Amino acid sequence: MPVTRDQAQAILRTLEKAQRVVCICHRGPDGDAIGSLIGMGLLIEQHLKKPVVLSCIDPVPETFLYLSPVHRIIEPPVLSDGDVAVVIDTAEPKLTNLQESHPRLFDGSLPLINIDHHPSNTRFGSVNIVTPEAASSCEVVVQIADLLEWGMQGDIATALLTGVYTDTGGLLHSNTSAEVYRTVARLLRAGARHQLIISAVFRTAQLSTLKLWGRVLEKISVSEEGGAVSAVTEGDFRATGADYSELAGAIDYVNAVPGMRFSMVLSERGGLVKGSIRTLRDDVDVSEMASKLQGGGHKKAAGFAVAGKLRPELRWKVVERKEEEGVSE
Ligand SMILES: [Mn+2]
Repeated sequence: MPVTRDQAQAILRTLEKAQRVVCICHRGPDGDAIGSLIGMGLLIEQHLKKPVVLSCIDPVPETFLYLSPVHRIIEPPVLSDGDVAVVIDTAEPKLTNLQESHPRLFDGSLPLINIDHHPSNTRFGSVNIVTPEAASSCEVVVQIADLLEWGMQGDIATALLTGVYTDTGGLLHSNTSAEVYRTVARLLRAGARHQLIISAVFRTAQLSTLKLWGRVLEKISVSEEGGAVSAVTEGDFRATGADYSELAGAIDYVNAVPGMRFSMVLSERGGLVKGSIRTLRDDVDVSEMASKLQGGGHKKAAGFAVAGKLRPELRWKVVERKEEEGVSE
């Protein structure tokens, strides 16, 4: 179900009581987190004339620096009475990485508006707008803005279109619904700069990224379970000069191998092994696979992280000369 009029009104009532609005997205922010943080934050500022703080515990990835409002995103502020928090694109409190440093966020002492599209969202807010049918949190923000008749200018539309594009892989993933196209049309009419997003997000890659992806592609193998699997070690990151975030997107190529039940990319990151899993099939649920390793996500895209490291497994077979000659004939 899309956002209802009652839900939009509940957001408005809560925001109207605020002396200051603190908007927060998840750690390790992606395009949807940054886009919806900027979009929702600036819409609130412009339409409700309240002081708004945009914040994230981690820096904005370079890819998204074309969004000029990113310079306003700061580290999380000290919270005070009269603050209303808006936590966006974040399935559970710990994904903000603020549950210890900012206990007031989640202990019920401040109103908390939780806007998200992850089905696994734990509904930790005092107002929860969680719409799993939406392909992105940016799409949810557009629905809220339209219900409240909040107009938007080009910079906000560009931020929101960024999240629509990144969470649908450039309108290619299976979550690209008719509503996604409606949202794109809505944002283009508002002046979103489509070409700016495409060239920065989909047509720009650092040399280190391409080299890392090269290693991912080179190491693809097919597992006994019918999955296309690849892995990169700390050594691969060091040798290519790529950082962890540059691995994002490589899985789409691994997932291109025909006839696979699923695809998976494993990566070593500071004592953890992170796994990203995808499938193109309707009869495979990769969130179920991820949950066996304390992970989660969506049916067709999920992930997990476990403490440990990767150990390559090589299989050697002794082949007698006669047999070898037989094969080469
Ligand atoms: Mn998202």
